Amino acid sequence: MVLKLYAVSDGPPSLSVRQALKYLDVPFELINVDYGRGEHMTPEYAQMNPQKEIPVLDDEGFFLSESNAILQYICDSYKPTSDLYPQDPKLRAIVNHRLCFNLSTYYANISAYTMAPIFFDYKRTDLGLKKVTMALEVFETYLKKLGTSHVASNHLTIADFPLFNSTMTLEAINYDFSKYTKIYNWYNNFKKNYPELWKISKDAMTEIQYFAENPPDLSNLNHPIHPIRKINK
Ligand SMILES: N[C@@H](CCC(=O)N[C@@H](CS)C(=O)NCC(=O)O)C(=O)O
Repeated sequence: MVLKLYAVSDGPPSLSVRQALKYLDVPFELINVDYGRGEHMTPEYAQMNPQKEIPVLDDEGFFLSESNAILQYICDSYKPTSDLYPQDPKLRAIVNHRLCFNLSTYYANISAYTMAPIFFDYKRTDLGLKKVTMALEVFETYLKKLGTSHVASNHLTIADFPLFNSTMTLEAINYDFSKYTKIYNWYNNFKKNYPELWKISKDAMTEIQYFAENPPDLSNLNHPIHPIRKINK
């Protein structure tokens, strides 16, 4: 049975998993989850992922969420010798570190500023902007300190995908990050060197830009973080 990936077409974590599967040439069935229709908010979906988040991988009934865990599992299970997730403990530790950095800080800070205002009608604030700046400064420092062509090594690893897709959401809102020269060059080299992987992100970016101009009406989703939803005290 082929792997199934439940993914949302413009969601950075989903894009990263699709890029890894494509790069590794692992066959999979892509199942589009319609965020706007709340397809991830159903009890059936919660059986697969109690966090009700997208993506979810289904490997013959083994359900895995959290895109970092999915990236690691795909490599370990399907391409254990691939450089995408090195076996050497120190190299692997740097990859893991950058995945954690993206999850805890980089994507967290950036998406709150780029994506939440588009999909949930929140205002962009000075605090949000400061957090974006903070995330960019740290990432720039990591790239400088390591001095490699990619985020964790001199070749592509699974850590490049999530950091790339977080950065893509900055481009989507025309946020100019060119003064972070390491990030800027790494980001543009990724586009140039991996055009098929960039296409996956680029199509998503076009969608995000469309929604920025034409805000989706998610008010009837009863979504837990939608501003119109009452906070349960
Ligand atoms: N930490 C999760 C985050 C996944 C995530 O936030 N996905 C978004 C779509 S891009 C989502 O499903 N959000 C749920 C919601 O907003 O209802 C991962 O890396 O897989």
